[in-house]
Amino acid sequence: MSQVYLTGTGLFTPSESVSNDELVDSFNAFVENFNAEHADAIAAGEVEALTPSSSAFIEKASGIKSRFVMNKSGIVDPDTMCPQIPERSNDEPSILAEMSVNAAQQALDEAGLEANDIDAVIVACSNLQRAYPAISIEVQGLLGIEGFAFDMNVACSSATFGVQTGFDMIRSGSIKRILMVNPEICTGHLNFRDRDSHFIFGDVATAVILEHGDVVKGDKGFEVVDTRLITQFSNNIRNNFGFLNRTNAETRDARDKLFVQEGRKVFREVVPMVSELILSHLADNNIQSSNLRRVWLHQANRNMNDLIAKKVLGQDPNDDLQPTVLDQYANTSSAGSIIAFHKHKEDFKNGELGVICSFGAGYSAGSVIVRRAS
Ligand code: CO8
Repeated sequence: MSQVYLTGTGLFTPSESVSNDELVDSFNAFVENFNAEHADAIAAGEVEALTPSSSAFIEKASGIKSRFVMNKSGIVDPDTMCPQIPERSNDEPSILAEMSVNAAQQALDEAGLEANDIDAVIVACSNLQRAYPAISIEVQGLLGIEGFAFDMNVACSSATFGVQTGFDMIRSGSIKRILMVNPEICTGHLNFRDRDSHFIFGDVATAVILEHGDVVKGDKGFEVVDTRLITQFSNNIRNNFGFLNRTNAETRDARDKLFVQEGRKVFREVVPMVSELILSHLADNNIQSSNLRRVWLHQANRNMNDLIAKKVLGQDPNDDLQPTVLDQYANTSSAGSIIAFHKHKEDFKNGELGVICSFGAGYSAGSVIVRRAS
């Protein structure tokens, strides 16, 4: 018995959302304006005409119908096509910390804990809004938690890497309880003028509480049976934004300073990597995949998840075996598998098993086997 329990989760959902149709209308207005503005150069073959996007393609290729966002007006304005988020003074909570605190409070409530019961905080996400001080330390301060905090970034796999980090710290005895949060403003790093990817991401924050069995105050929730992580270097999902950008004026605003990917290659290479990770992880824990009640997969692409679930479970997955939140939330990077878990865990019965699995840039993937403990 690992003696580590996942006793609470939380989900902060922004109040605004953008449907595929709204996003496509804005993209296509931008395309029309661009092509009209460059009509002569396009006719002379000097500039390539842009091609419109389509809602039907987006839903069929990805399963995404809509996404929650921190600012809609900037995203859907064809002259802006970027969320408009005013900078805050250093005396105000930063926006990532504010989203984190909202999700964290829900997770604490579910676990029946006060903030001062927590020993450590990890903020694990793809996009940190500043270099320092760490967002996690700000979250720690806002909640009034003693102990220590640090940020970590493993892109879409940040949450499962955060869970293993907390799991290992609790098992080693250095702490008894940890709060792990995943605030993601993915729209801030998305190029809304790129037809191949403008529809992929949304914004959200999730939170998870892990506790040693000796100190659980409320419902034991889910025992963390085991965790496993894997990484393998790839340039197929990349973002070259960083502190050195300003040192080269010619390249600092180039397209690669936002999210770029080779989606087809990612699909082809990540499906086998993730399926093998989960299957070998289960085998090493003497668990037959037929004994899994559910898998909560990273939410990037519906077709990809159906394939992974079919390889793992040996049958076509339905929404009960492999729930999706992609339709409403789109890809929320590290938060995706935790949103799926948060929204689809209440019906688990004592002893039933499931796997939380993330995958993404790096490449990186994480598998967390959980068993309902009460
Ligand atoms: N509208 C209409 N048609 C389109 C559009 C569009 N918007 N975009 C492309 N098409 C067309 C293409 O032109 C192409 O046409 P043709 O066949 O005539 O050439 C056709 O559709 C097929 O294009 P693709 O091959 O690109 O389409 P796919 O079927 O591969 O679908 C996907 C594209 C949906 C992107 C798919 O490849 C996919 O989801 N792959 C997996 C990607 C994935 O899992 N990535 C994980 C990334 S997330 C991550 O790791 C976190 C990063 C950190 C977060 C950063 C926050 C910003």
